[in-house]
Amino acid sequence: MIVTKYVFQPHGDARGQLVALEEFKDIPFRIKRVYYMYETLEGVARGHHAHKSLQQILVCIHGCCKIRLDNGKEKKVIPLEKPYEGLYVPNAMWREMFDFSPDAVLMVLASELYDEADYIRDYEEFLEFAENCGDAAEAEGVEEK
Ligand code: T46
Repeated sequence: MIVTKYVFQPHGDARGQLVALEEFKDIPFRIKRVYYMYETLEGVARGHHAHKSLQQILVCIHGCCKIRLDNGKEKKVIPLEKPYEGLYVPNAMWREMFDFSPDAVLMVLASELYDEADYIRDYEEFLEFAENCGDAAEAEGVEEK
């Protein structure tokens, strides 16, 4: 499985840092929704689902957390520790977010509006969906963009 991590360009100056994200330029899709989670309690894991068509970029803009991605064939854990790094999560990918630091703010840029019908919450159903998706990459590694 290839994992795509975006390294965004910080516009630093004497005052500090600023990161700007534009759809189709820094982000490979139209951004239709932004949400974020914070004050996640210690030991809590979130997610445990996949999406039929939603694409997302996850940015831990404060603190740190870990993301487990699972394409139905293999799993990978990606730490998110920098506010200028974004993890691309395509459709047909089971995800879990865990190991949140108490100060973590995980921001998500999403390609679609909220739609419960796009969620796959049953793991067996996900495996069947991923198998029939036919786009599981065989290549390995973390790709930085
Ligand atoms: C995902 C991971 C990374 C809304 O009303 N609108 C929204 O846009 C979202 C995302 C959630 N909600 C409501 C639905 C639930 O009542 O907020 C509550 C918590 O959502 P959920 O349990 O789905 O949160 P997570 O952290 O398990 O998953 C979320 C996203 O739902 C999911 O798409 O990929 O973050």
